Amino acid sequence: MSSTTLLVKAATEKYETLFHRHPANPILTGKDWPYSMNSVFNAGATLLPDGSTLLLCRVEDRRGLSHLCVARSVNGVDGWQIDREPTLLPNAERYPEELWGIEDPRITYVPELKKYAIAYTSYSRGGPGVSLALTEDFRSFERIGVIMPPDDKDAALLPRRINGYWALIHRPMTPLGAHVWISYSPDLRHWGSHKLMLEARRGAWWDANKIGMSPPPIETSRGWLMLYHGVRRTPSSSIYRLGLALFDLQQPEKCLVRGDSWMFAPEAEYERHGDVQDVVFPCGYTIASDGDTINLYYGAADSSIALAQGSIRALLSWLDANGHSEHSNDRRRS
Ligand code: BMA
Repeated sequence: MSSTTLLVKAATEKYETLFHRHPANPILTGKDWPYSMNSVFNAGATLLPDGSTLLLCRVEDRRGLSHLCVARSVNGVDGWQIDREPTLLPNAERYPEELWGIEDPRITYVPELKKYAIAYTSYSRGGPGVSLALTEDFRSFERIGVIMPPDDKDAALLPRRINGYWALIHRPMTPLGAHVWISYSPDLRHWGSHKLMLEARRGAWWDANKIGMSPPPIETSRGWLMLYHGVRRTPSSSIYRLGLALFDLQQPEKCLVRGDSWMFAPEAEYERHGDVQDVVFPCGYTIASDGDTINLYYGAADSSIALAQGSIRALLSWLDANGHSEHSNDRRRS
């Protein structure tokens, strides 16, 4: 297909709905919390061995500082059992990088360690950085500390080593823009071999200048499927929307296909209005027993947690129909 045909197609096509909002949305709000706070949003997610869903929620207190709190549910929709007290509080005495709180956790189960790895934002005078903690039960945590210095966030560990090395996806800020990078480590503590993974586009694009990985990538037979957010700055505010890209399984910095348009954006009232308007911000998902249905948990307007459901197969077909290779040397469209 010529690039002109592709452009016309992208501009005129009727858009497919890839994620369906759950009718119970928002599924968790501050009103559900057993202690006082300001808001709850941006939760990491995982399935526990008994099949129940665990959300590690970002809770912002009335000072403006965030901590993490666990909510568990048998069906992943309602009946949430929320820890009576904060589950993981910032510990600024031992970890000064957590002075202004801990935010936006992404959970990865790591079979080799038989532990969950939580990559989260630790916020302090130096700015936001990436910290890592390990846990077996979400009750006690082993902090590894800052693994990417500020200004860096939107990180997740891949569930297994790539060519012998652990791999971390993250988003450093640079004066030229905020792009997604991947770094490698032999021991989860020392990181190097940094590689640019996905670049923010430029100009008028929905994902110009600032992007970041949203939940940890989804491992599929065709590659690592990444849902990423693009931040569109407008004269009045910013809009956080979601797009898709697929990366090589053995060489994850290699982007195979990238979607042209966004595929999920703030529409519902609870996404458009809140502490920060026009934000959908997923930090986690679970996959249903059919191996295809994805339950996407996302922060809505920095004020609540919502759920949308989609199909991995449908996401991949959408990418085939709406994406292009980053290696086609056709840079005219970005
Ligand atoms: C991003 C992150 C998220 C937040 C979003 C919208 O930079 O800090 O925690 O949900 O902004 O405010």
